[in-house]
Amino acid sequence: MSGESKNEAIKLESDYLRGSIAAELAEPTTHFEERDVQLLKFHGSYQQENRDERAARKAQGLEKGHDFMIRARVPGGALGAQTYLALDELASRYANGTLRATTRQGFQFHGVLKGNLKATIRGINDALLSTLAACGDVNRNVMACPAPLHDRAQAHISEIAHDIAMHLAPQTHAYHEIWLDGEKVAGPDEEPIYGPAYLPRKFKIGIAFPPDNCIDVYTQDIGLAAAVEGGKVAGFTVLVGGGLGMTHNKPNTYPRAATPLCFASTDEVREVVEAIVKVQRDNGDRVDRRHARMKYLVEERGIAWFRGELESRLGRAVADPRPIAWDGVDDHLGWHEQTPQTSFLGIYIENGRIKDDGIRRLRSGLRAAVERFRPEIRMTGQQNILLTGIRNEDCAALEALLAGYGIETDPRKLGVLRDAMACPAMPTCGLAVAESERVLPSIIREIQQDVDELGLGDKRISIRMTGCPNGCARPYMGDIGIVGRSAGLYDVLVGGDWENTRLNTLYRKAVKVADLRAMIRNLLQVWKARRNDGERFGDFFHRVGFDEEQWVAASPSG
Ligand code: SRM
Ligand code: SF4
Repeated sequence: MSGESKNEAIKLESDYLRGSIAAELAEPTTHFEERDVQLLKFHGSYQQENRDERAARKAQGLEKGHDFMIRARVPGGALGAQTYLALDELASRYANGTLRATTRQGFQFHGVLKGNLKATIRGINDALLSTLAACGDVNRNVMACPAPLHDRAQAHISEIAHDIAMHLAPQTHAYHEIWLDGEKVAGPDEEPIYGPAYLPRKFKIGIAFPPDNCIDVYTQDIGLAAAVEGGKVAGFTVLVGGGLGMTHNKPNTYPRAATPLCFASTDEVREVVEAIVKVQRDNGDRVDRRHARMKYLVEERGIAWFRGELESRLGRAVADPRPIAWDGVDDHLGWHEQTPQTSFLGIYIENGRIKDDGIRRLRSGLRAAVERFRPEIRMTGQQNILLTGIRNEDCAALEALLAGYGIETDPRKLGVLRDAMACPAMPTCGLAVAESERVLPSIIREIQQDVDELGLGDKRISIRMTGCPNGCARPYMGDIGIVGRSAGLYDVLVGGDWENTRLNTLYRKAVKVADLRAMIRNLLQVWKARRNDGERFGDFFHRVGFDEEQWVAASPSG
């Protein structure tokens, strides 16, 4: 074990993720000790604090204002109306009155006090979801294109996402014992896939339904791109080694787009996925957690080595990857036909935060709509929500109901907001070095003014912001990434593609928040003046690069 990170010992000595969580839960304290804070993540919760209050509490000699984030895992983003209503109710009863739709089609609750942790987690399970493995060194929520198209192949993809999620879920009885019925479950614990030390680091899988890359398949540890033949899913091109997290000034950490590895038929995909997870389990870096994601294994050992490892575990050769054709990212917003009798409606949630805010009463409106129309719900990878299975005769009534709560249902009216995402950052995220969710709304509205003034209102540009370089809103993909460097300072990255197959690149380091608008306006002007016909923002900068002199010369003043 020499040299291994402290988390490795914590996992190994935890008795399959138990640690002293149960004992600590019984104590009348506000927080857990460090070892259990790490283990708690596997159970779906992060110990946090309200960072806005940190300095004042310290000045008063008070301990940190501890509370907890709880994340629910929602494979493929699919949940029923009753489940949604239960989550909404838990958000009022135990959390801060908001629900947070995540970039991986899950939900988060913020501000839960220690004394309410058990009731909240039990409530989530009673509502037929789980928080187990929503976080921790295991496979996380499996993403899948959520659009419920009138299409057998698409439905099959949701089933496969669910199957992989269940297959890779931890088998320990600890979760059940601690959070659900308190009884020691009979029989020994075993983790046939993970083993007692679980994985070296978090692990992510996403299934895309080409030509739509709405789940950002190149950012996943394992990306599966479905191949459809004769209306059926024939199998998947398997991509490996995607991942976005990096650390400023640590060059052996970097975002990476996944590499095609092989093709797996529908029958063999689960076995192939399991074997890939085991390659990472046995070879991933267990010494340096910042360098422990599978992307580093793929990059440093090479895809040929990786394929050899996979084949030796499977005991057979795998087929070559098939080419994939993408035509963009469909956010599935607005009305769509689902079956001849039903439709679905994609509704925009600004930065994933489901809350009531002045005249925009999104949370109340969604609750009322779900109570009345009982839709099946699908969460998207862009932090949005789809209400599906709406009878065609009910569409007008649903629209009217939502309008009454100030909820926009026409995505064309959203402008730049539509393709913008921000991570939570301050005040909940312990890793945030800058604001994100709280500042993007005003930045986007300023950019919208510029877009309108420049006559670019009919163009779509994606803007993704995070409060640190970990990349939770996937800022290294897309047209413009704004990544927190320190309080009030951001790196700006430009030049990804609309299909999210290519990483963007660093344009400017440490830009003051107050200067972001002018910088982006200038980029928009340059693009407008010099682009080729139909050339998208990211493609233009990818082509011309960042030669400042030629831009200044080419840039019109307007
Ligand atoms: Fe993330 C850590 C929020 C998607 C990369 N992420 C965190 C934590 C838990 C902070 C912490 O460790 O203390 C954040 C909680 C903040 C809060 O207050 O709620 C957090 N991540 C989120 C969410 C909620 C952002 C959002 O706007 O929705 C997303 C939850 C998804 C889910 O339902 O499971 C979320 N995180 C992502 C993504 C995007 C994705 O997976 O598609 C990434 C980039 C892809 C990747 O993993 O490479 C991402 N989060 C990270 C990392 C960097 C990992 C790395 O390889 O270095 C961290 C930090 C870490 O793991 O040490 C992190
Ligand atoms: Fe926190 Fe950084 Fe993730 Fe934002 S990107 S939620 S600041 S870890």
